[in-house]
Amino acid sequence: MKVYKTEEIRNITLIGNAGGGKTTLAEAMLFEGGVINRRGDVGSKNTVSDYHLIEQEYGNSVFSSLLYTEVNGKKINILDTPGMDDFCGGVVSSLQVAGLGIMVIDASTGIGAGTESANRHAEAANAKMIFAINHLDNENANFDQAVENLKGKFGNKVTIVQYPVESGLSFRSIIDVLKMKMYKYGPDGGKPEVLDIPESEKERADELHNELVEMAAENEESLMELYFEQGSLSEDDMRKGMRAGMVKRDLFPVFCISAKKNIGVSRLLEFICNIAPAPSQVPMREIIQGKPVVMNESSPTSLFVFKTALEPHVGEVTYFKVMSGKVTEGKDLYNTFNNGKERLSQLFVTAGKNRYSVPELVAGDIGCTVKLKDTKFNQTLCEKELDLKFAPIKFPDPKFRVAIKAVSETDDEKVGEILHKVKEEDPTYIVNYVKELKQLIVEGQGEYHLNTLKWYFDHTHKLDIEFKSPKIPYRETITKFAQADYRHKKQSGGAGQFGEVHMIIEPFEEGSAPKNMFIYGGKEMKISVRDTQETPLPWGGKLVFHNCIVGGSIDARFLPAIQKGIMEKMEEGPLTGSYARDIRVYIYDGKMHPVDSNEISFRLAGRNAFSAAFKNAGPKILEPIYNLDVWVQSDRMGDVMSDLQGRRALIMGMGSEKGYEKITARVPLKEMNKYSTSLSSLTGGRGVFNMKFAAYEKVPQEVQDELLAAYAAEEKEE
Ligand SMILES: Nc1nc2c(ncn2[C@@H]2O[C@H](COP(=O)(O)OP(=O)(O)OP(=O)(O)O)[C@@H](O)[C@H]2O)c(=O)[nH]1
Ligand SMILES: [Mg+2]
Repeated sequence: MKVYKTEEIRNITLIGNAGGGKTTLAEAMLFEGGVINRRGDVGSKNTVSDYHLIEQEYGNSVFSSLLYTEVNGKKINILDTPGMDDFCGGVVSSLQVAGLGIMVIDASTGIGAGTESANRHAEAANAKMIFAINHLDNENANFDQAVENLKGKFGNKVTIVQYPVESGLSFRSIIDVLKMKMYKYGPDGGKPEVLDIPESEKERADELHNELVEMAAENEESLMELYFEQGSLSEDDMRKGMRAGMVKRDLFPVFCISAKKNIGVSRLLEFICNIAPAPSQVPMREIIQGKPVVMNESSPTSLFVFKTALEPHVGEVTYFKVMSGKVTEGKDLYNTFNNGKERLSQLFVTAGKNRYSVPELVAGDIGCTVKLKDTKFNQTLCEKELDLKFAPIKFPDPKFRVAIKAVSETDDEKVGEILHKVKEEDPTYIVNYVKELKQLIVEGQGEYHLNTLKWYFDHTHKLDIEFKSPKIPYRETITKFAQADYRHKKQSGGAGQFGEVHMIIEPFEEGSAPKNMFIYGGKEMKISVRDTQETPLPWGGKLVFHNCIVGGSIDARFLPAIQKGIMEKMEEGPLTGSYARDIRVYIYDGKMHPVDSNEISFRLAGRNAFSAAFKNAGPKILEPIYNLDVWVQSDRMGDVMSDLQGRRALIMGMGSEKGYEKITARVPLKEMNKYSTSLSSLTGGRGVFNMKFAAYEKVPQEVQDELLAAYAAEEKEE
């Protein structure tokens, strides 16, 4: 394979609805470039892109795969991504390194939820976009309907470059209104005959040609002038205008294909070669450390690692884009995240499962290497003097969480190790052991995404795991003041223990002042605060501890022990064992023994007095409340709202945004289990949401009763 120069490289990402035909299109693209000599088929499980066992079993792409093809002296790197949004990690990372998205649309089903989510990712990446209307050979194909739907969504940015003369089983010919030619394909697709536009299509072709010229001219003043002068534009000028429009995301050209029959694919590739910017013509990735670099061969070398994968028989494969300079086999580079030296002893280009060794890759190219010591996705490798870090890829927030555990306890450690590896391949899995809940929590992009995790454990690791509902991190607090005394005394055998503590506790509110008098049992009780310690708690809220001892009834040296005892109890609240917060404690009296008093005694006395007082202080369970934003199509608004009401949501507002209705609400986390699945089924996969922690709030009485009963049952079981 020849070494391609920066100007000869094009980078594209295939995106869109599941089943739209991306993997099939990739296959045809490689075939057209002579990279493979027979086209595989998703159904026969023999495509170069869907080569993982799980993909073959699912019949869907799960990972992004890197492929390439060679057309007209150019190398096109192709990232084929999964259409199911549960696997959007591969879409997000691919669009960051190959910022021209080819949005593949099934003309028989039209635009779907997957089209919308792919567009959201493309928009976030500021990626340019071409629409490839696929499945035109399908008997239900409806090109006009698909274009109309696209226009409904994207307005007049949608610009027809091609339309089919006939669609359905007889689909063979495409009118190209940029070239003003008809492309006629044989039954096996491939290379078309290029013909004059037949008389019967002239009028429509002329009309669309004029629209295209106008759209192209609109993007540059000089072209606009030319257009007014000449009434038309040359093909070159049209390309120039279209490129400018595409870069601004103001123009999305529409192409016609049948990936399955390899119709229209060679022309689409030709267009990509001619119009897509070379990697050096797009803005450089943001740099978070070091001096700017230029995407050309002569600069010092830097690489951005966008993906790591574990491949059978090979081990870890590191995928990168050359950001500057060039990388040759055997080159030593530095990982600026861990200062480690890495030797890139072998370089490859890949066509999915097939890797081909190459001696060199230049700026703008995408390839991979193997056997690096310690380099992960989102890291930068570069010449030492550059000391450069490219901005990491930001992946979408998780939408679904479960607690995971091995069926057999002895496998727990193994589960952790496997999860660690899985999340290195798919950074949209987030794994955390939450000490408070005593649960290993895995978060992901949806229920299907997490079930896929189960698939790995079953098939790849032969290890039984089970999913549980994640526990809710409740908090406990009090609602009124209470008093308690406790005497800890142990005087049998050996050294004795003695400590007595009298305390009052009350709710603490930020900004409130301590009291100097309490009335209880019909009596006034005066308090004078001598010393105060305000401790912010690691789990939120505060413990405010007042030393109000008069007359030395307890030595000052024992007060830290009392506070420690209280803290211990706050770590396992008396109601449900959850953390307690926002409490003010006054230690106002107690007793010591000249010999037997020690720290342990006061710790236990403090702890038990606190526990007794807490129970009488109107204890309440607090639950985490989240701010929720939901975007849905307007005809599903009613269903989504009533579902939210069933989740104790407080609706805060409604409005329209980007063609969707937006609902903002406050919801208790407890009610949001599996929300992404419910929303998806209520909205046909189109609804989107995000959630952020807002505050802890007291639970309603009936929920508190329910939680107390559940805790009591759990305690009994243990
Ligand atoms: N008739 C017809 N079938 C097609 C065409 N393109 C793809 N298919 C079929 O549609 C199904 C889905 O195609 P894929 O290539 O796997 O679609 P994909 O976009 O990669 O799907 P995901 O990986 O799930 O996102 C397969 O059975 C293909 O054979 C086409 O142009 N015409
Ligand atoms: Mg696919």
